[in-house]
Amino acid sequence: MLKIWGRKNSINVQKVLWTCGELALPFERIDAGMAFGVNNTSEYKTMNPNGLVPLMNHDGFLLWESHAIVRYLARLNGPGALLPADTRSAADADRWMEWYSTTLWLNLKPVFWNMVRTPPEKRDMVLVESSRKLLAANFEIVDALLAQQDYMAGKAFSMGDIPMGVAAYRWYGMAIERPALKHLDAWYSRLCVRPAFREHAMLPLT
Ligand SMILES: N[C@@H](CCC(=O)N[C@@H](CS)C(=O)NCC(=O)O)C(=O)O
Repeated sequence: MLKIWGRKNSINVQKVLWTCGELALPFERIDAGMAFGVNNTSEYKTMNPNGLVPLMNHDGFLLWESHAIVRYLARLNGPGALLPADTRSAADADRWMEWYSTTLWLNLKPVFWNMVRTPPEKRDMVLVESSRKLLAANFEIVDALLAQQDYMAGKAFSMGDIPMGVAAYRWYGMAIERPALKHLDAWYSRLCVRPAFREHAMLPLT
């Protein structure tokens, strides 16, 4: 049995739930994080010492870090679905997942927290604008890639699209200025028809 702890509106939880949806894996989800609490309890911290969501328990195997969970589930299912069978395509998917964590998320986080989770009078709009520009430059890199291929790791949808997909949902959903990026738009439209993306990622931004 697969058990996932985490609130539905968390970007990192959404990556895992979307993965489960793509792979048609049945799971039990336990609300945790922010208003739900749970993640601050000592019992939870014995399972994830960071006190963060998501956390996975698969038949007694505990795993935290959203990308590690996405990769674990993709590998469990075997090559061909979310895990590209070809080594280089798999490395490409890994590359974009890493880049999301080390680069894009650092720019998305301050824009998201200010624009979505902070009342207008308390927003740091100087930080929002500098981060938004960096984020736009990040999405320009993604747009240039998607001018050459349909998905992040090549011709087929893969785990490499998952972090970028939940980030793109926020990029398009926030009241911010965005440059025209037609290849990113086309890729995003392809994601928006995927039932698992619609169910787990296309939720109100809160
Ligand atoms: N690098 C971790 C980050 C996990 C993380 O920051 N989770 C946030 C939610 S997106 C969290 O647990 N925040 C505290 C809370 O929700 O109470 C991952 O990818 O899983």
